Amino acid sequence: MDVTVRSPLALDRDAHETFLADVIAGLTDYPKRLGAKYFYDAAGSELFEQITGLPEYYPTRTEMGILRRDGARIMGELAPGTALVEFGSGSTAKVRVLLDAAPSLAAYVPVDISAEFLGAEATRLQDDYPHLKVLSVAADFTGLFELPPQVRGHPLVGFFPGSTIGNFEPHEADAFLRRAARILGASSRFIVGVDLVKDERVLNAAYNDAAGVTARFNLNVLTRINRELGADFDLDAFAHRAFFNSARSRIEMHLQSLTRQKVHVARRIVPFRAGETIHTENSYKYTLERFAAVAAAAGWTTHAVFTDPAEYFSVHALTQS
Ligand code: AVJ
Repeated sequence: MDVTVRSPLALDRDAHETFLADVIAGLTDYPKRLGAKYFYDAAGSELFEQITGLPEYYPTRTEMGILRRDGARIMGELAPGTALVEFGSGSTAKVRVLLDAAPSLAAYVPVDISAEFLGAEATRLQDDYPHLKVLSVAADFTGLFELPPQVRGHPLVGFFPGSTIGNFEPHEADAFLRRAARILGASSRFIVGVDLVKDERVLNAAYNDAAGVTARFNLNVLTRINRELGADFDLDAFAHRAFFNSARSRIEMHLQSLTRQKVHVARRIVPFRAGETIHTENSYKYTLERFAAVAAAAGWTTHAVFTDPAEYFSVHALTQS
């Protein structure tokens, strides 16, 4: 197994500086905001794993069902030497379903910012698929990155599951899809998981689970800021809020200050009014037509779309032509 990395220490230092700058910028903006990518420290990733198993949280289970049922059709015909490039990995559960459905795949290229993922999960996957070339890339998949030289010029299939694309603003989704087209190259394909608009009660329940795991996931970003940036957020003084904003077709998550209070963050004072919120996440929900239009504007043709019978979730097979 090969790993392409810059000096891990330089990467850590840059990541810390960027986190600090983003948090200060977000908490001094109005309305206050934090980037959803900061949920995923070790504790946050573990909480997200728990979310994926909650009865109310349908996306993971539904997407897995689609991949299991239609995996072979989603992957389609594979030319010899085809490599699967996954944008942001987290867990290998989904890609394993595709690898099983397409045993002729030559290489798997997980692109992830987390060295932890690239170490542990990718090694285990390599052990389970000894004939597959696993070529990990440590990079932020939302930016431009280089593919490993071993797969350049090979037929490429991109994979971006989980409706992570829902975290992007419409202009960011457009930019991401364009960049992916450039990275994957002409005549590549792209498999994208996209959560769909549905009954608001189903959407609201998925982000307000009875067990309170999503609330802990949301609040955990404050714990992370306390620990990594030397802040003193009182977790009991903030509450989880999540609701579907139908005008913008997105679930919004916020952390609401329950009192008027001052918080210290990296030697700065951040004041909160009682009831003021920090906007922590958007999770956009698409219709099938809307997503096809977004993909088309970015240079992708919809070759096929796979959904579950209730049309809760969709997997789009896109091609570049
Ligand atoms: C990982 C972005 C797909 O939006 O459903 C789950 C994150 N946030 N519960 C989503 C999330 C709250 C999740 N994505």
